[in-house]
Amino acid sequence: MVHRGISVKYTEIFINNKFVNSVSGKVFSVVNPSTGNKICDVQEGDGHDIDVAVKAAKNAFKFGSLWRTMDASSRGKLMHKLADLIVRDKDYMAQLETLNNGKPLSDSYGDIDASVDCLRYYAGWTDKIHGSVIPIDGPYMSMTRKEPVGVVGQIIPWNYPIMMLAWKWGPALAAGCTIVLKPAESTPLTALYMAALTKEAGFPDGVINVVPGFGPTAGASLASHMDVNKVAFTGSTAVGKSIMKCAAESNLKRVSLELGGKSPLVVFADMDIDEAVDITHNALFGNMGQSCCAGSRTFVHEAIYDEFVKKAAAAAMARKVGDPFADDTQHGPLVNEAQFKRVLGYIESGVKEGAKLQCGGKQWGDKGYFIQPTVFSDVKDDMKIAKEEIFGPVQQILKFSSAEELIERANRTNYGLASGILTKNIDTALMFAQAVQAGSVWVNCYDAVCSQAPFGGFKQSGIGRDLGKEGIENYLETKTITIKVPQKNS
Ligand code: TXE
Repeated sequence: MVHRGISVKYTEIFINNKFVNSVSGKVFSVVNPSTGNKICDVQEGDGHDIDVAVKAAKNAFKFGSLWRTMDASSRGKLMHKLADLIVRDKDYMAQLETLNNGKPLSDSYGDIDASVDCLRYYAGWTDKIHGSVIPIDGPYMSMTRKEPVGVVGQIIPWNYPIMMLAWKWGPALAAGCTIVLKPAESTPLTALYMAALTKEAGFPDGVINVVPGFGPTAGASLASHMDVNKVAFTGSTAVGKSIMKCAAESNLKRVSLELGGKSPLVVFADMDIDEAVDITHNALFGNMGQSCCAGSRTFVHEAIYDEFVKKAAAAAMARKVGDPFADDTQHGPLVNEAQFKRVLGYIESGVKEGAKLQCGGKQWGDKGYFIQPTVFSDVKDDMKIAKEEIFGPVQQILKFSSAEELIERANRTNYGLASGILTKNIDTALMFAQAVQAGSVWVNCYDAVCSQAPFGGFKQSGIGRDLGKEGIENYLETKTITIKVPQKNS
């Protein structure tokens, strides 16, 4: 299949290092969001295919398997090999990602670079995961061993298809787990290509399995499966809750969740206004606003509010919208029709509730799922657009007058993923950094996400952390082994 000159090589389910058709024989369409046209059909996995994949992953994890008897450092080498193959095929993968997701090509390249970094970072961890020896009471030597949790189910979203996969595979492989991944139904193509690369890299059969399919069928089966020891999910808070329920009602599998956000990014009057406009603009409009940590509540001090709003609208209007394959495009389509409609619905509600539409607000062009970069001013805390995750190119600018008031308002949300503060006053910055209820606080910057530092949410933005050393903890069990010794010796 060739679409826009890009051939789609893999459209089947990947189990046990083989591409196979779905048990049901069903397929589903994958659509190019820039045009709304079908790219190809992909095999549709459901509970039956999840069963087969979990069996393969369980087999790959069993005592004495190739994977379990492999040196930890060799796991690291395999992960480096996978990273090398991604680098080799980066041009193709970036195009495939842009075709399927709609993000500008330069963004796809950025995501791939970050994914390679992530896999290499975790490759370095493989032989550095260890327990300790503990001086317990009595004639014993007691030690802890960090063991892989086992078969893990991973369910990822469509906003960063390759990068979310790398965030999940990196720590799971470093820990020594085996994987069944379900990519989002809108964006399965690069995950299937990655699956092929894992085979080429030399991962043993069944260590990595990829089952494309829908949430309520394939996804829910994975979350409910009795032989899955842990489920990791990135997506909406509503689905995160259903996954936790599935885990609780099945086998109490371990759960880590990275969910939505409504992150406050606050601008104090002492900040250079152009720099602040630039940071807040990118914090919201990056990836067309489809980012869990988007700075989606822009709080601006009253002293600079009017000027800031004018400049923010000008920046949004200057954003280059268009064909994501064009060199100068900064802003492509949203990922699918459902998101397109949902975001337009939020814009409508903003207007209805009395926020001032400064620019944008409509579809861009006449095909595909493009929405104009949109800015609302005069946004009040209780408006729907200030409370709910929009996940689109819609900036909400709110006014504040004092730091005390700001903290209370910034925290008045069920979410707690990210936050940011722009100020030259270190006391104000530190006060905010300590008081804000969020997993990440960026001071005089935003979105500085890197493999080495943990990322995740307070409150209903999630459980557990991705990235960093903390990311591996999600995939480990601690075993205590205690041995009787003939005589104690301190
Ligand atoms: O997400 P879903 P949707 C938020 C964002 C967006 C909204 C809806 O606000 O507007 O969610 O997007 C799988 N059991 N985020 O509907 O449904 C699904 O197949 C198991 C924030 O696309 O959460 C996909 O693989 N799995 C976010 C994944 O969940 C299920 C990223 C995410 O889809 C399932 C995406 C079920 N019952 C959306 N139902 C972030 N935190 O970055 C769906 N899925």
